[in-house]
Amino acid sequence: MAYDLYVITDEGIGQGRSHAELAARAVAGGADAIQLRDKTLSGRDLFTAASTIREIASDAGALFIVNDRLDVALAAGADGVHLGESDLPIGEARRLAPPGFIIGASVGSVATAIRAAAEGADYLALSPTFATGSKDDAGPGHGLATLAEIRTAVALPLVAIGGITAKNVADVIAAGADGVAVISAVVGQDDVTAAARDLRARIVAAKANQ
Ligand code: TZP
Ligand code: MG
Repeated sequence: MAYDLYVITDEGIGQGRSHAELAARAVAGGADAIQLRDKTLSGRDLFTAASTIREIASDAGALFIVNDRLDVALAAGADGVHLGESDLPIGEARRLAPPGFIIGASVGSVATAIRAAAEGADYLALSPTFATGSKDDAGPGHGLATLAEIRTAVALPLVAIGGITAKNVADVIAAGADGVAVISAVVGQDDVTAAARDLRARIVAAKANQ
């Protein structure tokens, strides 16, 4: 599974564009994975958005992940769910999900990364890798040294999330990330498609240099 450029939709900083519009523009720029993230929508509205994005992502050959809500992810036929440390435990989600369903986990240390892997996560996100203004409770960044330590300790796909930009993405890949999950660097930009294309090209170039 490719997580090189993993774009998280956020209508709050999406310049008036809907989750579906943001997803469509991001996959047009080559996003490998889309995450629907909205902590304000009702379950019904989240399901409606998820159902639309599922089509957009599958037409583009991109993965589609729903944040927090396993029920919505399953009902909408998403590829997976992304769980944080205060969400449903990974093992419980694994028990409810069908074979092949992706469970991503936010982690903040080597210890939590090892635990999430043991519980059955399919990929890990170091959250936040750098400080970010896009998540109120994200806290300080864990940094590239922690990213590199997790890379060594756990064999799962590892994405960096939080504060990733065109300027630092090459360093993040060099430190061992398989990909980057971003909000503002793509969905906050005037031209979402161009921003996705540029960021993805930088990721591909950084990987080619390894
Ligand atoms: N989880 C950890 S940091 C973050 C989330 C959803 C926000 C990432 O946004 P940005 O704008 O790419 O820093
Ligand atoms: Mg969560």
